[in-house]
Amino acid sequence: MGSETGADRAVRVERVGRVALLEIDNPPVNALGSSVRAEIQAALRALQAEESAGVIAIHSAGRTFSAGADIREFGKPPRAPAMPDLYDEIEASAIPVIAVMQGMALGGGLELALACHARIGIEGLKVGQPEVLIGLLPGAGGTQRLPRLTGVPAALDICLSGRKVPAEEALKLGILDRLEAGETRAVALDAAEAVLSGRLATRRTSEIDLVADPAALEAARDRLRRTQPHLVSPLACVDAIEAAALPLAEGLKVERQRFLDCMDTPQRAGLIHAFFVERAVANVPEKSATPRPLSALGVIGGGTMGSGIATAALLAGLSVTLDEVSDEALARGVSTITRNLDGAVKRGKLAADARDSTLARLTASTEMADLGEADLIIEAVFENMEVKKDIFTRLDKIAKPGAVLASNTSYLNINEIAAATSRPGDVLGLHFFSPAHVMRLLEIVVADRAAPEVVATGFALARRLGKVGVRAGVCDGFIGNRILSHYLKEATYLLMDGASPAQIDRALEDFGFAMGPFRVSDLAGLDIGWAERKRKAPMRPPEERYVPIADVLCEHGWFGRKTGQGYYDYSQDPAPPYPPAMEVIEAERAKAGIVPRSFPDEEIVERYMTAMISEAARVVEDGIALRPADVDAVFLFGYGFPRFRGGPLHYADTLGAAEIVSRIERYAAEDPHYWQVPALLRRMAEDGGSFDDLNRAG
Ligand code: 3H9
Repeated sequence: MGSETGADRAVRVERVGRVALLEIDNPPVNALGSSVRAEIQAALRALQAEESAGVIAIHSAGRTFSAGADIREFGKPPRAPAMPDLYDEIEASAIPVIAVMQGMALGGGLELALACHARIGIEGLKVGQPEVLIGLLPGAGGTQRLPRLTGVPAALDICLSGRKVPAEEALKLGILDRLEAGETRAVALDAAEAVLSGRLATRRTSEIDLVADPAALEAARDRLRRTQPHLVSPLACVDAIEAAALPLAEGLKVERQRFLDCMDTPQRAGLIHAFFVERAVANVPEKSATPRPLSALGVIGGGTMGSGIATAALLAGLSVTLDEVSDEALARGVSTITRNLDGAVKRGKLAADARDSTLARLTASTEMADLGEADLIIEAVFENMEVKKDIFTRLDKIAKPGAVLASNTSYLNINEIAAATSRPGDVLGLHFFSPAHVMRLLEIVVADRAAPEVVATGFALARRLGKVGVRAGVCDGFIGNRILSHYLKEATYLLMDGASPAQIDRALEDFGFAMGPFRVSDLAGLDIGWAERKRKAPMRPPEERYVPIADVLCEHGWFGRKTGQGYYDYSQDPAPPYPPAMEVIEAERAKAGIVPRSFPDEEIVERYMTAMISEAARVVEDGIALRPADVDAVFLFGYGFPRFRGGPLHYADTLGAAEIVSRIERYAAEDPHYWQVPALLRRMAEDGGSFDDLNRAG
C-alpha cells in the first residue's frame, strides 16, 4: 500500500513504490481553476525535487477527468500559474508524466493530457476542445499539440466543431496511446508500472513533426466565412492551428495572443452567459419536489406538433400512445413520426438498427380511453379553448390517478383549462416548439394550482427529452410568444413606414438571427398569426396602431411556404420577394396616406431589439419569467436568437438601461401607446442596475 498526503486538498499524491499517482479531486467536474493548478504545480515540483519517483500518473476522482479551465474565473484578474506555463512545465518534466482519463477530458483538461508523455483512456471516455462554443480557442497548447498527434484536418475538425470525440476514435487518431477498461486508479497504477518496465512508451508531443496542410487550413477558412460569418473565435483558432507549423514556443505565442484577443470580445461573454443560462433555468422553486414516475406518455393530436412531441419521446426511450379522432388522421400522424425517425437516422441521432424497435414503442389509437395508463398526457390539438376544455373534461375521467395532464397550448390560459378538470393540481402547460423533436426549448407553464411535484415532473420530462425547460407564468403567450407578438408589431410598423420585408430580414440576419421575422412568418404559416389576431381583435385597444398587410395577404390565400407564396415566392430557390405581396404593401401604405421613408439597417435592428427588450423587461417585472436569464434561455433555445449575443436581456446589458430608456422615449414621440418605458427599466436606468444583477439576486 502506498502513502497518501493532503487528503483535504483538490490534488492528492499517493506513492506506490516508484510510482506517484496524482489525483485531481475538484467536484463537480474537476475544473482546473488557479488554486488547482497551483496544487498540481507544487506536487510536481516536490516530486521532481525528491527524485525517487520514476513516473507520475495524473488521474482524477469523480465521473469526469476534467472539464477544463474554470469558466467562472474568466474576466477576473489572472492568477499564476497560467495554464500554458504549467503545461509547458509538465511537458519538460524529466520524470515521465502520463494522463489516465475517464468520463470527459475537455478543453484545458484535454490540453493537460496532451502535455503529458502518454495518454490512457478508460472505456466510455470522450475528449474534446469545446472552447469555440464559448467564444474562445484552446489556449493551453491544444492548437499546437493536437495537430502534431492527429494531423491538421482532424485537429481542425475537433477544435472547430467542439464535438466530443469517443475514445475509440481518439485512439485511432493518435490522441490516446491506449484504451483500457477498469477503475481509474487501478488503470493508472498499471499504466505507470508499464512505463517503468518499458512496456508503455512515452514521448514529448512537441517533438513530433507536424505535417503541414495549407489546403485544409484554407478550406476551413472558406467554410467558416460562409457558415459562421459572425464568429471571431473559429477563424482565430485556424490561425493558431496554422502556427503549429512553427517551433512549439513560437506557435504557443500565436495561440496565446489569439486566445487573449477572443477573451476580450463581447461574443465570449455572450456565449459563456448562454452556457450558464442553460443551467440556471433549472433552479426553480419546485426543484426539491419529487417528480412523478415517467415512462408511458400519451399524446393527443397527430399533427406536426403532436407527432414531433411523440418523436421526441420515442427517441428518449419512452413509450408513447398517440390518440387521434379518425383512422386517417392517425395514419397521417404515424407516417409523420416514421418520417421524423428516418430523419433522425439520417442526422445520426438514431442508430439505423434501433429505428424499428423505437417505432415499436408507439401505440396508435382512436380511443382516448387507451390513454388510461399513461403517466403524462400531452394535448396537442389546435388552439381553441372550447375544444381543449372538452378534451380535458374527458381526460379527467380517463386518466389514471396521479397522471400529469398537460396542454401544448402556445397562448391560452392554463388556469381555465385546469378548471375544466376535477384535478387542477395535476394540470400543466408544456409548450413545445416546432419541430418538437429538434427544438430544445420547453416552456413549462405553471398554472395557479399546479402541485410542485407536477411542475418537477415537467422539468424531469424536459431533461429526459434533452430539452431546456424554462418555467413560465400564465399570461397570453407566456414568455416567448408574449414578447414575440409585441416586437412583431414593430416589424410591421417598419414595413408600413417604408422598409421592405427583405431589408428587415437581411438586417436582422446580419445581426445574427437565424432567420428574419418575415421569413419565419412565411415558414410558420401566415394563417397562424391571422387566426391569432382575429382572436385578439376584440381586446385590441383603440389607440393601438394596426397594420393590416398580413391580413390582406391571407385574404388572397398567400399563407407563406405552405401555399407557395407569402412575403416571398417559394416557386423559386432561393425565394425572392413575391411581387404581388409587395404591391399589397404599397397599396396599404397609400391607403393609410403614408409616404414611405428609408431606414438604415442599424435603425431597423435598434427599433426591433428595443421593442423586444421592452416587453422582455415587462415579462420579468410581472413575474412571468423568474429571472432575466429565463427570458434569454427562451430566445436562445426557441427563437433562433444569436447565441453569441447571449439572449435579449444579456444584449440589453451591453447597451445599458439608460440607452434603452432614451431610445423608447425618442420613439414614443411618434407612438406613445406602443413605446412606453417599463418601470423596471426606468429604475435600472436611474440606479445603474443591470439584468445580470437580477440574475445574481435570484
Ligand atoms: C478552457 O478550458 C480554456 C483553455 O483551453 C485555455 C485556458 C488558458 N468551469 O454541465 P453540467 C459546472 S475553457 C466551471 O450541469 P453535465 C456547471 O456550470 C473550458 N464550471 O454537468 C455546473 O454547475 P452548477 C472548456 C463548470 O454532466 C456543474 O459544473 N470546457 C465547468 O451535464 C455541472 O455541469 C468546456 O467548455 C467549467 N469548465 O456536463 C466544458 N464545466 O451545478 C464545459 C461545468 O452550479 N462543460 N461546470 O450548475 C461542459 O461541457 C459540461 O459541463 C460537462 C458536464 C460535459 C463537462
